[in-house]
Amino acid sequence: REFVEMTTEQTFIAVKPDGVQRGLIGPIISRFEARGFKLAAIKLVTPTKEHLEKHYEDLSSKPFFPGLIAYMGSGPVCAMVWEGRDVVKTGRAILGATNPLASAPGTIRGDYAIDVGRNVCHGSDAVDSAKKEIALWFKPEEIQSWKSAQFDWIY
Ligand code: RTP
Repeated sequence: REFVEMTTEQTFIAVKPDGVQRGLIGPIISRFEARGFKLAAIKLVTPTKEHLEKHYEDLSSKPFFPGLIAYMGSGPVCAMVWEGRDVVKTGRAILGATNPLASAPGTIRGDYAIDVGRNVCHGSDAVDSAKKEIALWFKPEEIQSWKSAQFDWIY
């Protein structure tokens, strides 16, 4: 192998209810696949209030917290685990800045959103929070670790 093999990392990516309802699951998955990341888990789930309060516990004192919980629980979310080199940081770059008005064109939010309260997708902000979020959203047996039988450029 000519490239340096780095420790494989996982991140939690979610298509929020507005993204699911607008038909953006496909485009969002495509961007992660095309970049070279590997899908390790995926499911549609309408999260409960309790689940979302845990997911967003760091934001519980924010004025937008109740609205955020209502928005995120308003319909199915497409929850995913993506795997690959530096996927936490690169995943955030693919999503774009939290406020879509500040997101660069070419990012998911920069192409598909204009409102911070309807910003289409979520991605873990650090390796530690990724581990916590993956454990909150998925059972271990729902996560597949797989290798391409044919190609070794998917890493
Ligand atoms: P996310 O967790 O969804 O990837 O977003 P983030 O880390 O980039 O941003 P964070 O500050 O953790 O906020 C989480 C989500 O809360 C909503 N929000 N609304 N109305 C507002 O001012 C406001 N600020 C944040 C957004 O949906 C944001 O993604």
